[in-house]
Amino acid sequence: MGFFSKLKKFWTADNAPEATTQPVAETPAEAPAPAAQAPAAPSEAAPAAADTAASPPAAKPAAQAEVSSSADPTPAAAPEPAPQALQPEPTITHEPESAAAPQAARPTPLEDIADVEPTAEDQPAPLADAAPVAQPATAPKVAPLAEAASTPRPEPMPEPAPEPEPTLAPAPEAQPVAVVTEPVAPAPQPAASPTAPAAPSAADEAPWRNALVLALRQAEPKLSVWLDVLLADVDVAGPVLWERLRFLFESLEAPSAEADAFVAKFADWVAVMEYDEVELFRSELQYRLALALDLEDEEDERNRLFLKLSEGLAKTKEQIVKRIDGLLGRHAVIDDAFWEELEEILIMADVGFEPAAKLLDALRDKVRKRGTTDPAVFKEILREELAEIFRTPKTIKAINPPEVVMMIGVNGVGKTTTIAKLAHRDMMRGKKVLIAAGDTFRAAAIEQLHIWAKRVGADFYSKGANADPAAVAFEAMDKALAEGYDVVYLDTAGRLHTKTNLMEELRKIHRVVGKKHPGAPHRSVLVLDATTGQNALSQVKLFGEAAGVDEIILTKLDGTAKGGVVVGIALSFSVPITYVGLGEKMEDLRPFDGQDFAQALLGVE
Ligand SMILES: Nc1nc2c(ncn2[C@@H]2O[C@H](COP(=O)(O)OP(=O)(O)OP(=O)(O)O)[C@@H](O)[C@H]2O)c(=O)[nH]1
Ligand SMILES: [Mg+2]
Repeated sequence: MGFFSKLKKFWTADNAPEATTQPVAETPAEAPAPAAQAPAAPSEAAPAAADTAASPPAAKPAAQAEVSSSADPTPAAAPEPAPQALQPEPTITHEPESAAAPQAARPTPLEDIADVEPTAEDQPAPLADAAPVAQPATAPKVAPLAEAASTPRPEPMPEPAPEPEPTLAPAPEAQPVAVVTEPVAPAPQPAASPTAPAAPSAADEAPWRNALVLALRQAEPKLSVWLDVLLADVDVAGPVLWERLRFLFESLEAPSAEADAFVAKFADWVAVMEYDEVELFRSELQYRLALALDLEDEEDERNRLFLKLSEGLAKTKEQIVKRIDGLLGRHAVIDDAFWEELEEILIMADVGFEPAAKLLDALRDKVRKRGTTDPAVFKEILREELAEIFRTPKTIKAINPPEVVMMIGVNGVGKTTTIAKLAHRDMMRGKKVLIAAGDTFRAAAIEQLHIWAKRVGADFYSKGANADPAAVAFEAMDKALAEGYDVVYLDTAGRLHTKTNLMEELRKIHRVVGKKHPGAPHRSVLVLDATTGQNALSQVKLFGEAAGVDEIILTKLDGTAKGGVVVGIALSFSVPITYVGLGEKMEDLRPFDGQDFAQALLGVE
């Protein structure tokens, strides 16, 4: 069920949970995890990634539905409360020579091949030919330009007044709910005590639910706000929280099995992470709920992503926007000197020489068409142009499960952790996921992947260190086909000087997997480290020629000033950027949206 239909139902008094008559489900805190993967949220409006693997091979309209739903950016309301302090998700650092070391100190991955491969100055040829035809169904959700231009999203600002915080009025004892037949404007509440509803007990469970129904109805219909209400008087993980979460699922008409599965998995995770206080896991909880309830593409989560993106891009932004602002301040008209200076700025921001020239041509054209030489309009033109550059056409892709995703890239870029993050997303949507350890060069790499698989709850396949990666892939496919997996992730080695040639090894895995399962690997995903700047362009070319690249995931955009390379990649290759890594936590891998990116980068109102 789509978000808004859920919402409508929720907002209709007729559909209010019959609080006074419903018994509270039992909520053992240590409820055993329910059988494997109960289907999560209904898939009709689920993001494409979720759709593809589970869908029948026939062309399906789901992707279309998604297009229209994602192209519906309601004017953004106040940005969500600043993301909670990042909880310290343990980072597995088994790799002595990997990028676990501080990024700045890490040698640029492709240095080794700099001799044989084009350097940044070389102009990488477009990958059009090499790129497989099928587009990943996870293509970035790009809202139509015209629409977005008329509904600009505001810059993240200092948080406005928080939502009606716990208006959990002390539950009137006996008969409150039936009275409320429509959502009323939040009536001035008597000063509500945030601790009003006590933990549910046999005696007062009905008032507890009633008060919550009222409060949720009166709250703004956004996940973050609902969560505020739900967590108003809950400080720690435990039965009260689990009960509240089940209640939210129930209120949104999600099947109770989904709620149970969600709660059991989340309770496990909280226990493993040894988190106790809500503030330590609140952000992760919201992320998981957004995925499980199909809310990720809605305004609330988009705001969250936008904020995160803006924060992550802060350094790149400083590099580009400050200089562009300076440029605009210095020039009264857009003339030759203006364009020259702009070119310098773009090159300094790691856009790349040729991409910068292309961008300038397009911008000159646009400025000419507008018939203006006024620098005041320039930033908006630039944002429009960038958003266009990032636009990827939607395609419908039918995949016969399992969907096979092969992660490639040089060492240390984030392949293994990105697999974990993607698997986490899939698991939250109820997919059955297998992760195969194709990086057999080091035992530590296998162990690292194994730990991640366990942590996200995915299954794991390995043949140990030094096994032939192609044999691992082959056998993992056997397992996946026999046991009905939805998605298979193949990790690969990033070493450029292994015993065998890396590129030959990748080609072999390709062949072997394709023989087992026609069309596989369905997505050959190149992971790039944004901190390497221009080097990333050479990597796209190299891997594209050698193994084929269907999509790009750009990691470590957080904290780098070299984010301009995204523009260079989009301008140079016809390969979509599908996700960006904005940090080390699971929730920090986010779908890439060109419109948002352009706006976050330039900060145009
Ligand atoms: N800040 C930040 N760190 C990231 C991001 N993605 C990955 N990392 C970190 O980058 C380091 C390397 O990640 P891995 O996943 O081990 O990289 P890999 O490509 O598998 O490396 P090899 O197996 O050595 O080829 C880890 O410390 C990750 O936590 C990101 O988006 N932001
Ligand atoms: Mg790895």
